[in-house]
Amino acid sequence: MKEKFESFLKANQIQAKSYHPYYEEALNYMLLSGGKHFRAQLLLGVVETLNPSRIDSALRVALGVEMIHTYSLIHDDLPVMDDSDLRRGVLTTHKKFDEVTALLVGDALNSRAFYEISRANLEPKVAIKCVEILSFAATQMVLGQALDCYFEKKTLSYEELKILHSHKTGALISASFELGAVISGVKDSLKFKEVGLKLGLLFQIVDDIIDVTMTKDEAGKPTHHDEDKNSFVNLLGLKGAQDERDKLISEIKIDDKKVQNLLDNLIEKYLKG
Ligand code: GRG
Repeated sequence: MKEKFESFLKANQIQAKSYHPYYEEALNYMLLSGGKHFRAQLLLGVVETLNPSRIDSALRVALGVEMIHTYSLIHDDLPVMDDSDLRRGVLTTHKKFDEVTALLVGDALNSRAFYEISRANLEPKVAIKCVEILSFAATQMVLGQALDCYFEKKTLSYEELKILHSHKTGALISASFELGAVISGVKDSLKFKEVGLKLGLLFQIVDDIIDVTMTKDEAGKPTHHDEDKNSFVNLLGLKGAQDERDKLISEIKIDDKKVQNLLDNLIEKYLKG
């Protein structure tokens, strides 16, 4: 499914012809610079498992999710936020082009995500539900980022940290899992939302562990970067964060064997940190 999504992504580059010397290139630059496509894989994995006849429509929704995710990374890397030079093993968008372009590319990807959903071949009710889930998750993500930026250098409690990361990272991962269920025609997708939130929190804990255990080359982005941040490792210590990771893994359970298998495979591949 990863390969299928990546071919779709390449074949659906955003066109923005104009006399701007590099805006169109910048718009597609970070989208085409790799990344794990974890959220797309999660969404498409659910559809492939539960209703493979909907996979073509799901590809466009997965593209929308990756556009929201990519915009958030481009903006997060800007000097006013994380001030990072490297992302996905390449220069960040503002370093490769310029800050104004990076800001505008993020804005464009944010809107383009919903254009993609509008073009997916979905029943109108399902399409509107997808817009509801993705737009809500994207605004939850921004709230998480606002908390993270405001409380940088201030120590938060474990509960506050969980709220921050459930918004910043958890909401979009949870939405990807839920979107897969909704596109597949699952009537009650709430369970997917709940399990997806745990998966999102796990994702963040593993990201925090990677920050202290991997080199810049291994991670494809700057590491040892979280020293002043509200990270799980800073609050719980490395061993505490690893214990929390293992506890969460044991709690990520869904009552469908094939979907559980999908989750177990993604966790094994990406989240054993
Ligand atoms: C700027 C509105 C706004 C939001 C930013 C998600 C986020 C919110 C910022 C990213 C900061 C960060 C490094 C969070 C840790 C978890 C995370 C989302 C890592 C990056 O996602 P991956 O690992 O990246 O899926 P790839 O490159 O594989 O897509």
